[in-house]
Amino acid sequence: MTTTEDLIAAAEAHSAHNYHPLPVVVASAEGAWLTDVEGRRYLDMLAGYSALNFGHGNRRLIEAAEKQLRRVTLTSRAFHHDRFAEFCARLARLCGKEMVLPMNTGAEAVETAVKTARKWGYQVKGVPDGRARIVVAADNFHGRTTTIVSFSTDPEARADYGPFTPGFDIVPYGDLEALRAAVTEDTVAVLLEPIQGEAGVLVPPPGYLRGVRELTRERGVLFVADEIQSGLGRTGRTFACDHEGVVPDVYVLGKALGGGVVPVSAVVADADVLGVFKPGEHGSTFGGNPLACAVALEVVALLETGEFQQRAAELGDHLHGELALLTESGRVTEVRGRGLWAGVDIDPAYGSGRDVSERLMERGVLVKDTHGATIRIAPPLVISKDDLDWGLDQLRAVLA
Ligand code: IF1
Repeated sequence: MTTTEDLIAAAEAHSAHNYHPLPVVVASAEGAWLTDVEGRRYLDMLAGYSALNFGHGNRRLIEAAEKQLRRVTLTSRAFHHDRFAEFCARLARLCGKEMVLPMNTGAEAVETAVKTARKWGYQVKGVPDGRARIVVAADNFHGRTTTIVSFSTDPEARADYGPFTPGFDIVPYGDLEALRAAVTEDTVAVLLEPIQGEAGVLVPPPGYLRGVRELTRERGVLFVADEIQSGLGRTGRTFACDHEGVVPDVYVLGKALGGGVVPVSAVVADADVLGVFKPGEHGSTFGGNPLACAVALEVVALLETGEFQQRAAELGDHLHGELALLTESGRVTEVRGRGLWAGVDIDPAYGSGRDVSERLMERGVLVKDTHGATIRIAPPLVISKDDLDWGLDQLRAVLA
């Protein structure tokens, strides 16, 4: 038995099988490259589902973490600490908003956004107590808590998890008329991914996000954008909403906000929304902790220059140009996405997404399949053009 096989067998013996990982055991990583326990190297084209936008072992993020590790890592929010105000102020400024409510995982931030919208609905909009409704899109992915899967349309995400949380209306993604029809006087928010990630990197029709913005403004409903995966440079702009010049009422952020070093998430909005919270009405042990703030502050500093957004835009154009040519091979039936983010549909006659992922792994490239026929490509934004081209060469070879 090789080390890899030993470690996989041990992991399977002692952990719940809620994932089906590729048979690779990572031991170290740097930039866009991973090294496994046997010294084999892989190009990371998944980047922790877009949590590693700035690459593995990003020097500035690691140094920010190392310095804070030696100062103070956790105080709880029972006291202030000296990284908190600057983190909140600079993240709010990056978003063009006034306030931040820091949490840890994406799902916690989505749950916080749901609670924010409901509380705002009762206290500001005047919806009768207990009647608040939130409109979401079919094929959404916003996390895995029982309330969040209550409004999922994915049977795998919901099976055997009932009873479910009420108060959510589901409309087809990209369909403005359906959305208009679903909004009632009890609707407090529309919650959407500006690009649907798990659904297969679905970019909405041009004008859709602007239409959502206009409709929500007109009907006095909060537009809540889940930019946990699409945000922070991934699509070639700071936020995916930026591509349509749309500013939501609420940004929900996570993943890359923690730089791939620590879990950091946040809800970002103006005071007329986040001002609804009073002390003791929401919180979390680790939300806004000093280590998280130190790393996330450095992430915000990296994004303030615009260089990562520019990089993702330029390399993304190249990526999509090359992927579009693959549809001529007949093995790829459709390519979707924006910036350094793509969903590639494989003709099932040729193989499943998992088959292609495994063949890519054998050639030293790691991607993730989703929903059977799609592979998702989302490398760290620091990937070099040469490495991106090498990764594309391996994809072409696997599909040849
Ligand atoms: C898994 C992918 C899934 C997200 C959006 C909130 C969350 C996520 C738009 C919750 C998390 C992760 C979760 C991970 C796989 C990955 C994922 F699309 F990114 F690939 F599942 F859809 N909003 N996405 O994408 O954030 O609580 O995980 O920090 O659960 O398998 P989290």
